[in-house]
Amino acid sequence: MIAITSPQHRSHAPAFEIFRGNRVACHETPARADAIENQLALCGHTVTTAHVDSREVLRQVHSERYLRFLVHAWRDWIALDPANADLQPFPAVWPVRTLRSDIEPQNFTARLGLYSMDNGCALVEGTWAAAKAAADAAASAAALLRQGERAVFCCTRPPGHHAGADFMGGYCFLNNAAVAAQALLGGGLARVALLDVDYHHGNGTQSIFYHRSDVLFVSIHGDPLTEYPFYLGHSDECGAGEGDGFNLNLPLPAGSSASAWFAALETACQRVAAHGAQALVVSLGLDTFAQDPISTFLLQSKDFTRLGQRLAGLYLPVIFVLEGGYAAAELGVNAVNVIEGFEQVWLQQEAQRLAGNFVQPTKQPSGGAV
Ligand code: Q9C
Ligand code: ZN
Repeated sequence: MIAITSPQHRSHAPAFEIFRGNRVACHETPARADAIENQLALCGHTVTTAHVDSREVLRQVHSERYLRFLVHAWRDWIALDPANADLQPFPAVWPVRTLRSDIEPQNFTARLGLYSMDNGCALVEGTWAAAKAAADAAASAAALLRQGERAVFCCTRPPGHHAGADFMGGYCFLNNAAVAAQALLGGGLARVALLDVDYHHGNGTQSIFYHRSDVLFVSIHGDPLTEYPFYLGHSDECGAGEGDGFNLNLPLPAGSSASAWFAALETACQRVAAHGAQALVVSLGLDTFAQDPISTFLLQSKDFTRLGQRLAGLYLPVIFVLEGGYAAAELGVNAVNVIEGFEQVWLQQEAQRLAGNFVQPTKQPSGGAV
């Protein structure tokens, strides 16, 4: 499986984040992607860089004003005071209920609050460059699938699934998985499934596709009653309008076991297969790992192999997009386990297909004259 890296990711390396009023070391670090890249190389996987500019797809996924803000955020922060170059901006005010978000204020901190869901997105000079490079990798992965590649892994950061059309949050600025899905549609596909297996609900991705039926969104995550992002991810969120029935949330209680998690994965895979998707995007968070410092599920390293195996069973072209996962030392092994589990089953399927006894498990959409 080809892996796409974005060396530019290292330019996003904030010094700290805020936790309960204190400055703490960032969980979302360059070391995460480096650990995976090292393990990919060690295991002989092909590693390449992005070759597609995501600019046009980004305009389909994110609002014009949010992109404009992000591109100029650091320049505007420095313009307030040159001494700000050594400081990280954080929002201090948010347009909650009854306040207006349709008019963009001129004040920098007010704009930062307008475009933030939390104070979890430390922003530095190189943030835009890193985020854009990750989005470019996602768009490049879609181009590779279009050229016949069976699966691509985007070893990218910062992650994306908490970022909505108009806001950042949870270490995420641009929604890389949404870019991948949208780029696949732009490349001629009619139906895509997006499966989010990060520990945290992919609120940004859900909101981007909530009113649409061309992208099915399915997510397995910690119950938002107790887990971040708290305000989205409940099981009664099924999509709206055209998108009614194309959103499936499978929240699990904090502390859930691997067996409970794989039962939810089975439900998720059956829904993906029923969608008649022509390709699958996986928001691959590895923070379901038992040793993850900010999460509570109990998956072990070998369970990531099993995840890859089950996903290959869908027999769909797949783009894996890295999301969370903060046990940096084990991240390489866990990511490569997903990839190798996937490849193992996919090779078995190829052998069966050549022998003429392979049955496509994905339900074909009804009424399609293909
Ligand atoms: N004490 C992703 O996994 N809250 N984002 C952290 C830590 C924010 C996670 C609190 C968690 C965001 C992509
Ligand atoms: Zn997460």
